[in-house]
Amino acid sequence: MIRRGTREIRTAMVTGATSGIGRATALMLARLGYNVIITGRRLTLLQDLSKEIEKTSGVESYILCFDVRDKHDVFDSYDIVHESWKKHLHILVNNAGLALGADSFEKCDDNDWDTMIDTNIKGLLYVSQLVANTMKENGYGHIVNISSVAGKHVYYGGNVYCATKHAVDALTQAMRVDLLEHNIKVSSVSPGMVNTEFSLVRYKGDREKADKVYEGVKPLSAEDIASAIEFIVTRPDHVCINDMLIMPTQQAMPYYVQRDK
Ligand code: NDP
Ligand code: 8X3
Repeated sequence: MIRRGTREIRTAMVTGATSGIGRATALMLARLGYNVIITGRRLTLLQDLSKEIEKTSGVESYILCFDVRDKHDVFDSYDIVHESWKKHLHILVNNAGLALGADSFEKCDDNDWDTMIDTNIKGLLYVSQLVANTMKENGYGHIVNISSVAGKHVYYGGNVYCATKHAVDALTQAMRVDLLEHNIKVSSVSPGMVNTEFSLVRYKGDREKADKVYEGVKPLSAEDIASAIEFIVTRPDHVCINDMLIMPTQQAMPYYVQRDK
C-alpha cells in the first residue's frame, strides 16, 4: 500500500466532479482520506476542486478532463493514471449524467436522446469496464452508480431520461452479478429532486424553468447524496448496500410533490 506517514492511502474516482453530486462526493471521499481522481469536461472547475481538496483534506487529486461519450478519450485519459493510483483504486462513483428536455416523446429532439444515451449509459459503461478490470486485478473494489428515481418510475416528459436511468438500474444489477466472483461490490443511489445544475442543464440554461422545479419545495442537496454515498462506502467488507432510493420529504414520487402554499 502507498503510505504517507503511517496512513494507508487509497484511491477513489468520481465522474462528473465539476458540479453538484459529483463535486460533493469528491470532497466527501477526500475527507475520508482517499486520493481522488476527478473527471469532467470543464477543466477550470476541476482545477478549482483539486485545490479545494488539497487545501481542506490534505490528500492528493488527479484531474482527468474528458467527455465520457468519447470512448477513445476515456480510454486514453485512464491510461495515463499512474499505476500506483490504480493499484489502490477502491471506489468508482459513476455520477456523470444529465437530462435534456422535458417534452412529450413525439416532440423531442433526437440529438438530445443521443446525448443522454451516450452519456448516461455508454459513458458509464466505458468507465466501468476500464475500472472493473483494474479492480479485478487488485482483487477488490466498490462501484457506486448514480441512478435516479427516474430509474424506478416514468413520468410525463421523462421518456428517454427515464429509460437511461432504468438502464443504469439494470446495469447495476448485472454488474453486481458479473463481478461477484471478483470481490467487487456494486451499489446504486437513486435520488429524487436534488438542487444542482441538473435542471438548468435540462432546460438548456432557462433559469426560470429550472427554478420552477424547486418552487415551494425543499429539495435534497448534493451533500445529502454525498452523505448517503459515504454510508454505502463505509460499510464493512461483508456488507453491500445494493440500492438506496432517497427522496425529499415533500416528493413521494416524481409527480407527487407537496409544495408550500
Ligand atoms: P450537475 O449538472 O450538477 O452535474 C452533472 C455532472 O456530470 C457535471 O460534473 C458534468 O460535468 C458531468 N457530465 C455531464 N455530461 C458529461 C460528459 N459528456 N462527459 C463528462 N462529464 C459529464 O447534476 P447532478 O449533480 O444533479 O447530476 C449528477 C448525477 O445525478 C447525474 O447522473 C443525474 O442524472 C443524477 N441525478 C440527479 C438528480 C437531480 O435532481 N439533480 C436526481 C437523480 C439523479 P461537465 O459539464 O464538466 O462535463
Ligand atoms: C432526476 C430526478 O425526478 O427529475 O433524476 O427525474 S427527476
